[in-house]
Amino acid sequence: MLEEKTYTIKGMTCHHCVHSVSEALQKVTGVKDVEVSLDTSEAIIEIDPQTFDSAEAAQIVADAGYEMIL
Ligand code: 9UX
Repeated sequence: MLEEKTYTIKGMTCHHCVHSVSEALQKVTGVKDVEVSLDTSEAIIEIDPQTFDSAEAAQIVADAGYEMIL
């Protein structure tokens, strides 16, 4: 069963930021779908709870230069 999670992402100010965060999240283990909104500063992701690790996601987002609030 997949689950939908919503996280606030800090530091996005243009659509290139949105693209970077999307690309980063797509690389995270267990992430099946990613939707990032500049308007709401949110990432809505579809994940497999068996393999997804939010700390891993936050680290990969941090490596891309943004902050994912857990
Ligand atoms: Mo846009 Mo985002 O020029 O870090 S890429 S502000």
